[in-house]
Amino acid sequence: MHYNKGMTFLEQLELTIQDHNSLLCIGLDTDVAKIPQHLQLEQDSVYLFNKAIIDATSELVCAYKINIAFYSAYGEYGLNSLLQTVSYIKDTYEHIPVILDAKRGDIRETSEKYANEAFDVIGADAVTVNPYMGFDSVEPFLKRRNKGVIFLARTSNPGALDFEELLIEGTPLYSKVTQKVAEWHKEYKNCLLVVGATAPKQLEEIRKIAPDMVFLIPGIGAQGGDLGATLKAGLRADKAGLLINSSRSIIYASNEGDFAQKAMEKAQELRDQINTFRI
Ligand code: OMP
Repeated sequence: MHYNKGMTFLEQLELTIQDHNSLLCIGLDTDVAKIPQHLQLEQDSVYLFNKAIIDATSELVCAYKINIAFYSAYGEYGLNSLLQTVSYIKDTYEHIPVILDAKRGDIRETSEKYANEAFDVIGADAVTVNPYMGFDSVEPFLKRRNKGVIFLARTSNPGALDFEELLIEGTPLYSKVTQKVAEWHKEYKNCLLVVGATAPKQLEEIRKIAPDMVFLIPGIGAQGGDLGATLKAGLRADKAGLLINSSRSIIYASNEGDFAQKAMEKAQELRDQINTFRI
């Protein structure tokens, strides 16, 4: 099968996973303060950094994830870098899906605008969404059936314990969220779940509730998630169904002129390590 523009996000993702033999998603959470100094002198420094990372890693990933905060925090300059980066991926590697990490969700009218922002203005293929406000707040994303809607279920951060693990009639909130999102997925066929690599036990439970869905897994690398435990708990029966994201541990592998080469080596190492669990 070849990529074509009519594919849904999930079809495009499955194709890239197969073609690149990779479950690796690189997070382009580029902080202008952390990129090599020689690039900081350039006008389009963040874009040039991203472009070099993308060119060096495009054959090793199944997706790129871009967190909007690292761009909007720098105003017009940052937002331009975000738009340039997405356009570059679309123009050069159009088969690789782009996830906008924005964790949106609000009353229906506002979510409509957030869906426009993610899909029509930025041009992302999928967006992360916070399900806390319920169905009417997420329907504007769900009805864009060719796009991916990636719901927070059990996040990777320590504060996940504050609400996500609370028991409701004996069931943790993240399981309730998973059940509800699995129902939405039956109807709309475009839902995914976020499950942190820092919580492999919870991942195992979530996989039981949603055996066929695709999960975005942050927390490998800088946050110390356990790769082996994550893959054992989370892989689908077909040894896929996971997008393993790593941002800082790959994009900042070196702070020197060889930063793209070092990022490529890190990405290759992680992709290959992941694949040892897929045999
Ligand atoms: P690194 O820790 O540098 O690999 O970055 C993790 C990325 O995943 C950041 O963009 C986070 O905002 C994001 N993330 C989490 O770290 N934890 C979560 O539970 C959910 C996300 C996310 O939705 O991607």
